Amino acid sequence: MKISDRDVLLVIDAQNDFCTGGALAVPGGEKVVPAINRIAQKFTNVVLTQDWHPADHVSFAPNHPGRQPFQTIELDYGTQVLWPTHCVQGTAGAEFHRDLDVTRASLVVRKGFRRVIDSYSALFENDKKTPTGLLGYLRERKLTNVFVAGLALDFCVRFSAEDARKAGFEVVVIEDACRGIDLDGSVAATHRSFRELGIAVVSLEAFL
Ligand code: VGL
Ligand code: ZN
Repeated sequence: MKISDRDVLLVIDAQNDFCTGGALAVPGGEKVVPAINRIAQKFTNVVLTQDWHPADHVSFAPNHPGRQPFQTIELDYGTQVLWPTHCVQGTAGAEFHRDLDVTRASLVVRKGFRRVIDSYSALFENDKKTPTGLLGYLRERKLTNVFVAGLALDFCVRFSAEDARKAGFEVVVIEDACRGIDLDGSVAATHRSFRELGIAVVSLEAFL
């Protein structure tokens, strides 16, 4: 695949808490890091996202007495999964994996920093209307093709890819540079959604 100046690699949440030993470990999460590093060399435009929650965040199960991680609750904006406390602002768990090559990244988008709204997507928070600012950045930089990799496939990668596609971008998910959590069939649901929306799924090989 030939990468152009209109292409951007969007690296989702390649952070310690989503890797083995982290607070919300995605199985094999750290395996995305060498894959992302290899692909990133091919791109002139790289954007990173960083899950970045206050300790009293609404998505944390311990902030809801009597509730357990991976249960759901109803909030003003709809159903929200309760997660173990993760990616707390300024902690080691919120840092990027130490091997992630961030040298080419021109922008880091932090998300989920408002106490009362979670944000899976890199473009809009979970209320589906609060913007992160990334959409404006992509448009102003005239980046039209969004390649997505990172964690977790069935949450933040999925929501980011879907929002980018709905906003009119060409979207390609690099499957083996992602890993999923898989709650109640969420990985299968992600693949169905990608197919319906016209989000392409490719393997790492296409870039090497
Ligand atoms: C994520 C759950 C909670 C993700 C972030 O990066 O996919 N999932 N916060
Ligand atoms: Zn989070």
